[in-house]
Amino acid sequence: MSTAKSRAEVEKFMNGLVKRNPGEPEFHQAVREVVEDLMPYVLNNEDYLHARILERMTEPDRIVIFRVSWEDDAGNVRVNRAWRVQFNNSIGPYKGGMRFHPSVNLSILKFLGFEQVFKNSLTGLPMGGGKGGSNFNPKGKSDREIMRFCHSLMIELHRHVGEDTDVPAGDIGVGGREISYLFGQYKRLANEFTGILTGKGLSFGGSLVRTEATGYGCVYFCEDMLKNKGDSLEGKTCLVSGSGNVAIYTVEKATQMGARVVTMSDSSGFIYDKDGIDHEKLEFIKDLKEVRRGRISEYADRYKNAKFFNGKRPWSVPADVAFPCATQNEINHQEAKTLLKNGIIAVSEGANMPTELEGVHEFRKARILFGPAKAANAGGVAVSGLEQSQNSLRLSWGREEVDAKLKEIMINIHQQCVEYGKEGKNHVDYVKGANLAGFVKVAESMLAYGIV
Ligand code: NDP
Ligand code: 2IT
Repeated sequence: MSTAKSRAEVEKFMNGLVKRNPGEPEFHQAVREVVEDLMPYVLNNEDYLHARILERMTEPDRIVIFRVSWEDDAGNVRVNRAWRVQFNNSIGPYKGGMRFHPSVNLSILKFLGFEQVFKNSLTGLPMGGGKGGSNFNPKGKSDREIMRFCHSLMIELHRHVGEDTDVPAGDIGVGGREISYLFGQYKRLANEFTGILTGKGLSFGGSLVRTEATGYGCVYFCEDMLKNKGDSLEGKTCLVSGSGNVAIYTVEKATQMGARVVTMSDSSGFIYDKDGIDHEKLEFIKDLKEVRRGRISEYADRYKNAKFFNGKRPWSVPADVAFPCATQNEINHQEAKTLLKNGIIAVSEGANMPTELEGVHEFRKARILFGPAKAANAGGVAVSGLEQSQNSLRLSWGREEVDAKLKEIMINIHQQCVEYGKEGKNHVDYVKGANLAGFVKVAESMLAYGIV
């Protein structure tokens, strides 16, 4: 199939998708990135074409939208909106996180749910794709306010989830505290103790290494890409953005593997520490972010060698490897070019869709090691899958055992990317590899089910 024909078909497909889903730029972006890779493949496959597989895979199975009313500490009634996007359950129950952030809207949750379908398929575990969340802003709320909000949200959500139906987990703004409140309320409403959420506390069905899994997995994936080129993270200078769950455990693992991480950030700016964020400094950040819920600028007050850059992102700092671990579209086109100009050799995406599409095109054109989110950050949901397995078995595996399984899953994802994304002797296009490998299993299952 000629590239011109394929490009024309992509535009035709995208025109239809945009028309059917107006005002959803993040969803359009996520679909376009995937369809650009899949179109030549689908055009060569009569069965896929005839079955309108792309149209079906870009339409969620269902979306639940509901009101969450709750009372704040001052006695005011507050109203938020929440969603659960159940995107595709062809290869297993819906699985994916819940995000609490004021920016949350349907477009963002549909992009996340769509990506999750491919990511979960890549893990090799029986998980479909879903995502949910609310425009609730957890910043500045008391524990009791968070509790009341989570309890109220679950009063509706409990009708739509279940261990064989849909199993949510954490994402931005949803960590151990929120999962505990959500699980506690589910247990009361359903009068049963089942693994309907992952990321639970260790005393009530959680898995060891789930907290660390996304960050650790993202570093393992980067190491796998470097190893494939005869290189390693040892001695590399790294940029990390974000200072939440994914960022913290990315820094921890990269440092353990001999890299020097010089930046972290939050939505107010980034810190640059040329000496590297070592174990002791990271403990300070864990306490700052996980316990005190403070701002990253406090790092520069505590460590005088470090500098805080107000309102800036870290991508202008020269480095070998970048781990974007905050949020979507946090590396724009210009920043991607700056990273390349400064000699970046690898980018491993901890966040979901952190690079704008034009930036992705730059990285692919430059043929650097570019690990897209659906492959590089799949370690989190993979260990969620392992938590589900442990819950079903009514057993808990040890730390080494779970970590070894995580490593194995990341190696396997890397292998699938190589298989589907190999170009010539020495290059792997990991974006193409992840998109194709993730797609095939879901598409084949959908074909087998008939017209569903
Ligand atoms: P957290 O809530 O723990 O941390 C989020 C971090 O990103 C914070 O430092 C936050 O800064 C920053 N951030 C969030 N939104 C914005 C924004 N709009 N602009 C700038 N900075 C922002 O979330 P996670 O670490 O769990 O998630 C980070 C990314 O990783 C997300 O893209 C998520 O989808 C993805 N991910 C998470 C997984 C998980 O298991 N948790 C699994 C796979 C992917 P501030 O505090 O100032 O808001
Ligand atoms: O984006 C993601 O993969 C997550 N937020 C984790 C999902 C999960 O179910 O663990």
